[in-house]
Amino acid sequence: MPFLGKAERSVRELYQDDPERSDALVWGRRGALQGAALGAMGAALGATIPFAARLPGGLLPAALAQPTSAEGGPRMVQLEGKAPLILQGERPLNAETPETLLDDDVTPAEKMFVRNNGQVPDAPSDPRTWKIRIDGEVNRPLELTVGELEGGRFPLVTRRLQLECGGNGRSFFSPETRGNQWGNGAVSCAEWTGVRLRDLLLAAGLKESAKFTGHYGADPHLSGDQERQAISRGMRIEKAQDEDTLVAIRMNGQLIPLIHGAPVRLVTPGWPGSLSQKWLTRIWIRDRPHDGQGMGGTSYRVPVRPIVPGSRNDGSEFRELESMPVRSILTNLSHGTRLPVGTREVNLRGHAWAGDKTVRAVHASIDFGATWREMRTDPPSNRYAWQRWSGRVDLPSDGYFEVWYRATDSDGLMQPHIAANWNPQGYGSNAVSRAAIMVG
Ligand SMILES: Nc1nc2c(c(=O)[nH]1)N[C@H]1C(S)=C(S)[C@@H](COP(=O)(O)O)O[C@H]1N2
Ligand SMILES: [Mo]
Repeated sequence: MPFLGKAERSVRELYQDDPERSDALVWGRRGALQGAALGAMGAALGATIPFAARLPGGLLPAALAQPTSAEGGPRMVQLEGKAPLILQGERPLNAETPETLLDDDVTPAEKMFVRNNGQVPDAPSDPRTWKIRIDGEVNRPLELTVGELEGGRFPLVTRRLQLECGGNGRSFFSPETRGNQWGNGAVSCAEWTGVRLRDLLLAAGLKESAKFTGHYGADPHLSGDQERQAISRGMRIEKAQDEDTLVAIRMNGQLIPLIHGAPVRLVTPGWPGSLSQKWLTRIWIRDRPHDGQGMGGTSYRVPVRPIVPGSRNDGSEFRELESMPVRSILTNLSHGTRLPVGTREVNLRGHAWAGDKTVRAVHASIDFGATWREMRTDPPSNRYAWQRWSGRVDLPSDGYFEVWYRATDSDGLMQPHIAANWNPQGYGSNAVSRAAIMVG
């Protein structure tokens, strides 16, 4: 049962309308939670805040700062063959998976987020005759049908691969950035079957000059203009030669659903999802970085030296977003959950991943980050699969708590407390997540 009501909403509205004044009201001039304000906030939340003394100065409790789905937060959408997803936009069609639906080790089709830049093409009448082409800086341009891809000339491999939108977590940037306001749910880890792109590149014979790829799909541009691509991105040839970069023809043992790129798509795990071209028709091997739709400027690029949040920038000094940053999700407990009076321990469970790297540890805190408990983190079932984490936290009393969860990657990099390295299109936001819970 959700615990947020009218009183909290008014605090939130106040905060949104006039953050400075409400900060002064709630926090006092020194940014510390004042005695009376603490009481008022406790009353607004309908509970005491046992760890109030550990709440960092200036931080608004998550129950007030982040809407929960139960109280008119995100709009949901029911797409054919899908679980209820969070609607991000209708044209193009974009939908996010609620974090608690991402509990499966292998994400089923109905729980996969949907990200389109253009229109969804019509279903192919005969998928087996669909052709892909590999050309450009190769010795023997290749044209292959889906039937030929299945035919045994190239080994078929099956892998669990995380596919995450480059803008996942964008909604946590402040000030707000352009694009779908994803929470943590623009990610999936399905089981993909296909041929290795590297095997196709070997068959085509890369020339010395082959340095980059450019990808094309069959989805029409939103405008309907046939000359324009909905999206056409590309990457360094090294990633194309990675043994886990697949030209996939099956997902979770079935034909790929239309909305996820039937009959054939690229899966480029650990890098921005936009490199996993759906409805694949062509891979152009190039001697220079690709210049298609979604390349250059501030598209899928992040600052090398931090820029002023909210400032304008042409991105000419940015770098490509390649390996995605470390992130964790909590899948068995949603933000805004009420637990029975007297609950003194809570089991937690979720997944974590870190682009090309692995996750070394996941920690959870219930006292606003003052103390952390290490959770158990399982190894990935194969390279590029997300990792299961699980554990327990103990609660000292009834009241308002926040579960903070944070992963650390194999190089020791942790999720930052606040979304870092702000950029105009909002890539790479992987701040520590907070789920408010109320006991009693
Ligand atoms: N042809 C084509 N491929 C595409 C896209 C698209 O709009 N058109 N969107 C990309 C983006 S931005 C992401 S995050 C993933 C999303 O994959 P999904 O919709 O299967 O979850 O597909 C990528 N491949
Ligand atoms: Mo994306």
